[in-house]
Amino acid sequence: MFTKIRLLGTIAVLSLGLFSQPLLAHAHLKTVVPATGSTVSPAPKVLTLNFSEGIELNFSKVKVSGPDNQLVKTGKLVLAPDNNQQIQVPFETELTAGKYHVDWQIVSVDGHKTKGQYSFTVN
Ligand SMILES: [Cu+2]
Repeated sequence: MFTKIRLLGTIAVLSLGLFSQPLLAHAHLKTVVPATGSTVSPAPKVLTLNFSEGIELNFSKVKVSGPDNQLVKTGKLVLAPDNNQQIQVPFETELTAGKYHVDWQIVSVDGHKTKGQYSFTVN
């Protein structure tokens, strides 16, 4: 009886360790350019997203929609040459004035998915 309880306790501690570790390694969005909620002028030609972990580009996507709720044409996602935690999203069209909504969904190098959204305004 006694050993059974001790064993359960050990298993509980072990699994806690297993489950809490991957959470720490998830890629969180740290900073973006243009900044979240900011108003910018002139219109940006590229979006920059900085994450807390390295990003696996193949499984990541960033969608941008404009003031009319239409998707904005973006080029291929690129990693900054010297920093795999930074994604750049080039725009293929000139952004007009209005509010833009960014939906990102990424996979970090450890294989975990995270997603989120933010917006900025072009003046
Ligand atoms: Cu992770």
